Amino acid sequence: MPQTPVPGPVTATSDPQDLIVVANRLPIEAVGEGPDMTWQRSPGGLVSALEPALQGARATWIGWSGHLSGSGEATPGLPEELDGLGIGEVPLTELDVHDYYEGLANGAIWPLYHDAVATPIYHRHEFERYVDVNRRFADVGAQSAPPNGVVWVHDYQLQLVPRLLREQRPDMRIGFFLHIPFPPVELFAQLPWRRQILEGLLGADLVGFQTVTSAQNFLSAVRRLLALRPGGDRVEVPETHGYRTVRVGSFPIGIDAKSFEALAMTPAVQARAREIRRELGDYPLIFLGVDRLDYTKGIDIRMRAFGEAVRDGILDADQVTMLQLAIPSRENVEEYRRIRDDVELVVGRVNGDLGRVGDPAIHYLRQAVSREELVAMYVAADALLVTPLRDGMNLVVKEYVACRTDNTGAVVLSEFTGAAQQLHDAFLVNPYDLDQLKRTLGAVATATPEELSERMEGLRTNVFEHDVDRWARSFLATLSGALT
Ligand code: GDG
Repeated sequence: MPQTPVPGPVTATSDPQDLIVVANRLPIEAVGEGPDMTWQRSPGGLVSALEPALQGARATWIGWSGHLSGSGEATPGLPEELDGLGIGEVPLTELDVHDYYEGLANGAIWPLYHDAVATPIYHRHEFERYVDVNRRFADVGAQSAPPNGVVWVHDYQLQLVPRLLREQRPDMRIGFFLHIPFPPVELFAQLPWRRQILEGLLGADLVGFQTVTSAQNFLSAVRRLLALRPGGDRVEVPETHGYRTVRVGSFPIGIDAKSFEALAMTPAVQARAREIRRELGDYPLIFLGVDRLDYTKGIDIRMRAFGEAVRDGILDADQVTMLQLAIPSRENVEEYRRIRDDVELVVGRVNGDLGRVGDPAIHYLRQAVSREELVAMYVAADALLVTPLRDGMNLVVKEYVACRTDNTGAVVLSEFTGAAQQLHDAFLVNPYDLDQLKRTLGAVATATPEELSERMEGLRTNVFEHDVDRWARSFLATLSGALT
C-alpha cells in the first residue's frame, strides 16, 4: 500500500511556452508537387484546438509527416519550423505504417476501445513494431524538450510514450490525452499487452479522458490488472524511491465554436446553403449525416432507420430527404472496406425502393469537402443524425450546433457518444434500437419550432461554454498543478 506520496523530480514550473506536443500526425500538409512543393499548416483538427496554447515561441510538434520513408530517412524538404511552430519529424516506413498504425493501432486498439464493435485482431509482431515506433516518438520528444518542459502526448497510437519519455527525461512534466473511449476493464483485459499499456500511460503526470466513465474504466483497470489502489483521481505509482503521483481526469474536448459560427454567417456560406437546399430538391425537412467512413459511426443503421421510417409512413416521402457525407478513411484496413460495402448496400436498397428518377431518397457522397462546403451543409440541414455505436466525443455534432445561428435545427444523438454526456437537449437515442430511432425521426419531423429552438438554445450554450480553448487550458492548468 502506498504511504506518503513522494513528489516526482519536477520542481520548477516550466515556461508555458515550452510546450511539446506529441501526436501521430504533424499538423502540416504538402502543397504543390516536385520542385515546387512546399509545406503549410493543415487547417482544423488538433492544431487549431491547441492554437491558443501554442501561440508564442518555443512550441514544438512531434509527429509523422505522412510521407513514407524508404528506410527511416527524413521527409525531403520538411522544414524545421513552420509559422513559429517547431517541427520534430518521426519518419515512418511502409512497414511501420502497416504494423504500428494500420495493424496494432487501428486493427486492435481502435476496435477494442470502441466496445469491440468489430473484432480486434492481435498480432505479436505488430505490437513489437508499436513499441519500436513509440520509442522513436519518445526519443524525438526527449531530444526536443527544454529542461522542465511540458509535453502533451495524444491518443491511442502513442500510449507507451509517457513512460518511455519519463525514463529518459524525468525532469519533464508529461500529460496524456486519449481522444477515444477507454473501455470497461472486462473488455480491456483481453489485450495481450494490457500491462504494458497501463504502465505506459502511468508514465504521465496527468492522464486525461473524454468522459468520467472512461476515466473510471481506466482506474478500474489499474486496480484490477496492476493491483494498485487508486484513491479518488490519483494513483500512487511505485518508483525506485517511494511513489509518484499520477492524476486521472475527464476533459471533454470542444470545438472553436466562434469560428464555426462566424463562417456559417458569411454571405458566401449562406448562399451556398440555399443552393444546397435547392439541389436537394427543396424538401422542407433535410436530414444530414457527416462521418468518417468508420464502423463505429453507425452510418448504416441510421440509413436503414431513415428508409424504414419513410417506408412505414413515419416520415412523409414528399417532405423529407437525406444527405450523407462519408469521408474515406483507413482504407487499407479490412474492416473499413467491409463497412463501406455495408453502407453502400443500404444506400442502394433504400434508393432502389424509395427513390424517384432524378430524386434519390438518400444523397450519398463518399468524399471529403472543404470546410466552407461542410459548414454550408450544416446551415442547410434541418436535422443532424449522429448515431455512433461508440464515440469518444464526436465533434461533428458540436460543429452543427455552432452553425445554427438562428436557433433552428435538431440533433439526434447516440447515447454512446461522449457528447451525449454534455448535450442533454439533443434527441438522445440508443442506435441499436431501430424502432426507437425511427420514432425519434418522427418526433423530430413533428416537433414544434418552439420546442426545437428551446432545445437548440440549450445545446448552443453548452457548445460555446465548453469550447476547445477551455479544454486545452483546463488540461494544461491541471497538468501544471499535477504535482502540487
Ligand atoms: C476522434 C474521436 C473525438 C469530417 N469530414 C470533413 C471534415 N471533417 C471533420 C469534422 C470534424 C472531424 O473531421 C471529425 O471529428 P469527430 O469527432 O466527429 O470524429 P473522429 O475523426 O473519429 O475523431 C472522436 C475526436 O477524435 C476529437 O477528440 O471527438 O470521438 O473518434 O471536425 O468537421 N472536415 C472537412 N471536410 C470534410 O469532408 N473540412
